[in-house]
Amino acid sequence: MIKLYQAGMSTCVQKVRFVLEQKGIPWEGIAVDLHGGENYSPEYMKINPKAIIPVLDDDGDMVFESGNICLYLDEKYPDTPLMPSDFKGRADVRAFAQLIDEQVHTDTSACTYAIAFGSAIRAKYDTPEKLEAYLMAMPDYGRRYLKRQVITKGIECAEVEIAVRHLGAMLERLEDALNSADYLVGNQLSIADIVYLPYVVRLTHLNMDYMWNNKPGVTAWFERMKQTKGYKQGLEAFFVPEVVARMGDSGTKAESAIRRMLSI
Ligand SMILES: N[C@@H](CCC(=O)N[C@@H](CS)C(=O)NCC(=O)O)C(=O)O
Repeated sequence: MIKLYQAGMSTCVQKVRFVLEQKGIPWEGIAVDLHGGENYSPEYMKINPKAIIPVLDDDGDMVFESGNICLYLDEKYPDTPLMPSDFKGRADVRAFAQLIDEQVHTDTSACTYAIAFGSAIRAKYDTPEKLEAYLMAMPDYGRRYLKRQVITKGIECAEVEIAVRHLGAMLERLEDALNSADYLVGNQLSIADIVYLPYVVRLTHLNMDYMWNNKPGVTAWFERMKQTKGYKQGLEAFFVPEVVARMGDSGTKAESAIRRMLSI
């Protein structure tokens, strides 16, 4: 059976679980405790030297990178297809997905840590030495730099303003595609919709949905996506009420600063 190295509310894992549940593929989860740093353990880094989740283990075939895992699952398990049947449609899905890896994931992570999780991490690693050891475990210099900025400076750092503006631009792109169609590509549910959904969900959890109040296409699409089996069983079923509440409270406190960054 397929095994998924995962954590409940990780955005990247949510994409993969959406695909598994939407297609009805049996799977079992292997929990990786990100907050406890289990992803930096030598055992986990043998599985994925990048120290990140998700990883899919399909009968010993290890598949990496969430968007790529979604495409792999769609090719290997073709029932309930989640890719358009034409070349151009498939190219458009891949182009949408590429922007996630180029920007959207990093921007969302910067906002999440700056707004909601940074203070808990500072409390857990409560001396400069402990915090430094936590950060130095991250193998990628860029991720480590960004985490250091957002954890130590919170929403005051320039990286957060850049991230918030990027996410504003992401919502503009989604609205452009959705104000005349139900789904992002070819007017059918595809991996393009699935890979964006977790980031819109995260903004909702951070009480940042004021960012798309004036975007009827995004609003209707989000409601449509929430009716899917993939969302209900792959995302919603794994929401942790205390974590959602913490994100919401911190997001409300940050609202006026974020609105200033966006001039709204
Ligand atoms: N490009 C990767 C990004 C994966 C990623 O950043 N995963 C996060 C969870 S959403 C993670 O494992 N973070 C652990 C850490 O940075 O310590 C993908 O799409 O799979």
